[in-house]
Amino acid sequence: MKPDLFQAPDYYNLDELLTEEHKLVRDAAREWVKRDVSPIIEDYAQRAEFPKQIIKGLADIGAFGPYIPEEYGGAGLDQISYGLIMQEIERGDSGVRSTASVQSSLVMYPIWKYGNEEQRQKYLPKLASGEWIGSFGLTEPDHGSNPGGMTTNFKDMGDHYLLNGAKMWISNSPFCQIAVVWAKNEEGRIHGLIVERGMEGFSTPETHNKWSLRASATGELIFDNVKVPKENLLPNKSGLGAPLGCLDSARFGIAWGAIGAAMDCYDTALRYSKERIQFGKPIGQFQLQQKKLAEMITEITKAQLLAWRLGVMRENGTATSAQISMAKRNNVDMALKIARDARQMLGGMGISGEYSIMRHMMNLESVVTYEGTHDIHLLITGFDVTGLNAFK
Ligand code: TGC
Ligand code: FAD
Repeated sequence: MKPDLFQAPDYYNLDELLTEEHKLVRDAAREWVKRDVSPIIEDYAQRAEFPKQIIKGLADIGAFGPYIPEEYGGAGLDQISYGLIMQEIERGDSGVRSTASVQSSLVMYPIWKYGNEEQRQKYLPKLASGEWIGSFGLTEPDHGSNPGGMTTNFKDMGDHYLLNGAKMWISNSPFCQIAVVWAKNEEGRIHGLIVERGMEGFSTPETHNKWSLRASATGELIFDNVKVPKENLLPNKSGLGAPLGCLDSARFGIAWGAIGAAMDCYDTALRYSKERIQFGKPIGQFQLQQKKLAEMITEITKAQLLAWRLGVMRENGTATSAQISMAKRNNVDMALKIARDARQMLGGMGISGEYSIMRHMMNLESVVTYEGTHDIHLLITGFDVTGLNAFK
């Protein structure tokens, strides 16, 4: 792969909206990605393998629990810092950002928010340091966009719960030490349970043959009469709103992360357009190529403003779930379109692993699907503005 020459676009001087701490956190993540991710990631993606050696680096830049309080091992940062870390990581690869998103927003967040003090003390420091990796089991083979229909269930056996069912498309599952699993009790109410590797009847087969997120490990979570200790139930929130609350946090991070992937594609195409000569001129001198680049930087700038404003609202506690949906949908769509245009700008070289663009493009096909598909987020916005619910 070519050396990482990335220069971040900042067309509207958005750095002026950031604090010194934001810039320090962002720059540390940016340097780490250049040093430890860019040189190896193409090779791991081609081999369809997650580079486990980067787990410690992710922990060191604060990517595991950026906003979780320091008393639990988190970085104690604000929401914009969290967003900036996700942006920088996804600039390297969406699959690496997936690992960080799941760990922070889908495993640490529910334990912090819905768990008791004993659970926080037991799990959060190990997750923050990367000693343990977690996964989040909501999606099932027959229930993806409609998780409320889930059939994974648990029964109260007196001194423990008995868990049965299966989850699929689960990031980090093949090597997770723990899984936060959403299942229905005998009354049909959804609860979160912490399932640990080694519990009898719990297995995590890997999903192969993916053309997307190849540097991220995806798999199933299978529960065959798993005895889960009663102290592993998350006591402080139940119902579908509990997992959906975790998704709010993860979708917020993705809204920022997608900007990173888009910036990398734009920056690569811009550089290439000045170097590649056809018909005796750099291709960047042709109007058709300038149109692509001008539209890319316009869309990136709009997405940056959306993410920043959402970060402010998220930090002061006023961001609604529907506002988060809008940013996730818009920014991922923006990144995917930029990846497709940037790939065309590189001609034949665009399909080569010498450049990051094709990998970003394929990764973004997962990002536009997970954490709520493009269609589902559109319907959430539609519901919010009309008051009419398309899901019922
Ligand atoms: P609905 O009746 O609307 O809501 C049920 C309850 O949930 C509440 N609620 C929310 N709470 C917090 N945050 C949100 N975003 C919420 N949205 C809804 C709601 O108020 C209600 O509460 P209550 O107290 O009244 O019971 O539910 P519904 O069944 O009609 O479904 C709504 C819909 C379609 C929007 C929802 O199911 C949905 O978002 N579906 C998409 C599923 C999804 O996003 N799955 C993601 C799986 S995890 C993943 O993809 C990880 S990838 C990670 C990586 O690798 O980076
Ligand atoms: P479906 O729900 O079957 O949707 C199929 C199509 O129908 C989509 O285009 C959808 O938009 C459309 N559709 C569905 N309902 C409607 C409707 N009401 N109106 C209009 N159109 C509709 N899940 C987890 O729980 N944990 C994870 O860690 C995780 N990681 C993932 C990693 C990867 C690489 C991938 C690909 C997925 C991951 N997922 C995870 C699952 C992901 O959240 C689901 O794939 C996603 O929610 C969509 O569900 P589905 O694939 O079953 O598609």
